[in-house]
Amino acid sequence: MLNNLQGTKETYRFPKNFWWGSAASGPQTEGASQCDGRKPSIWDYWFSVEPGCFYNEVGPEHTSDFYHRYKQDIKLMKETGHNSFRTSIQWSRLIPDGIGQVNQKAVDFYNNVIDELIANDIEPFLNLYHFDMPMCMQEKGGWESREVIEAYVKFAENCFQLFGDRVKYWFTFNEPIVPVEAGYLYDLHYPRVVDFKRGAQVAHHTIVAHAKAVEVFKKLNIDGKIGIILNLTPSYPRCLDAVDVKAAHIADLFFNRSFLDPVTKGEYPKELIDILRERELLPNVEAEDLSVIKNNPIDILGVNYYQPRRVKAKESPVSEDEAFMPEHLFDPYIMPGRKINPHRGWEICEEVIYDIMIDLRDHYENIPFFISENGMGVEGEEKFRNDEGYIEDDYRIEFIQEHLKWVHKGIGEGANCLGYHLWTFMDNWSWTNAYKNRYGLVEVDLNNNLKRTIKKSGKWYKEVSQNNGF
Ligand code: BGP
Repeated sequence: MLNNLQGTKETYRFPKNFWWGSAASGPQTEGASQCDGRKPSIWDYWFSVEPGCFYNEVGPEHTSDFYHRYKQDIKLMKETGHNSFRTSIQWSRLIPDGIGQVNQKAVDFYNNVIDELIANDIEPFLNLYHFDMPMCMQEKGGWESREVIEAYVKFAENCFQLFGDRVKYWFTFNEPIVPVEAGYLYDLHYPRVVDFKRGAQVAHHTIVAHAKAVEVFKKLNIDGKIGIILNLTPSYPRCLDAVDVKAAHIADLFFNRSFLDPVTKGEYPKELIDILRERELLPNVEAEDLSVIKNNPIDILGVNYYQPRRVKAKESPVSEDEAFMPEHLFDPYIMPGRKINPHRGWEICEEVIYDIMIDLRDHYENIPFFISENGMGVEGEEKFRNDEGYIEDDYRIEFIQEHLKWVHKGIGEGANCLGYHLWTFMDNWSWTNAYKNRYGLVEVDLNNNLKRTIKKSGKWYKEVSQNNGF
């Protein structure tokens, strides 16, 4: 077990040109969902038919209004020490019908955002898909349909052509496993299908879409790097009994290697294919798919890290006629005595970020990567407001600092980590949780015209960035 680094009085300096910034997404920040030609995504549609699925029935149009306030917000990024910032382009804004006509108003908006970031010395990182399928494309089958792959690739090509002269860091997808798990396995997101085989098809099509987008990027000779952002949840067994270790290994195959291997090594893990084949759960794969995946490895990886996955061997057998789920092969496990964020229910385990870094160093050819999300969602932060009117979120400072210590250690041991992006810059609307948990360096006051106020963590983050460490 590694030493606990907490409480040390050391100084932590990061490599020259380290990226300090944060991540956000178009659908969670822009708002203006019906402005200037944008059409609904699955989120707008789902909210219109099932508002009760959203915390306090607050839907996706209730964002921090980045669409109209981006100038002010970019100024605040500067004031909180950002040298880089990731957001996503909304497909349903850029190409409202999913295929065909590009919306000039959207082009103007994204151009303005990119130019404003660059004018403020903030490197723009652009992601092309953050859970936000245009509704018209979902009607064609969403990621289950080959037609949607082609439409996505065209959308990606448009983005590269329109913004590739200024944007140097591109990402095809954010956490592509989330739409699979939440949309096709666990009934958490639209389209609320519970069917492993369809989920496997969605996963495969997403990887094909990703690889084809990388191929187009390379063909266009864009002067930049392209990658994908994966949420990695390292899996740890309850104990070192062989059955538990095997359970953790399988969980890792399903939730991490299923995407990480094809995008970096160009192929699915053989063991995963064997497990799916045995159960007749393999997706349909067309002749060209495997070669396009093989020939288009990423240049750079984004790693979103929130929590580990703890598992134990399956204790009670599953009946034959129950539909297959990954949990047929292992049970989730709550490890006693671990720190949990009570608001989000996620375990906080800082050293796991180091384990990811060492795994990438040793098993993925030391691929260049950065921490593209890491953060702490907290409910009821108003109670930490001080006399000067800003929120003293010391817990967030501690959270970031403790993770950064492990990032620092990983870099010291040769991991190729280029930066750290917090989730997120400003409190934002969060999928089904809406505004329940706040993650920002900057507060958004929902009761006062979305007034922005930098929290203590935002002031602290600026110092970290200026000193390139703490
Ligand atoms: C990641 C997503 C983000 C964001 C974050 C926090 O998985 O990429 O979009 O939502 O998690 O999670 P939540 O908002 O559900 O608390």
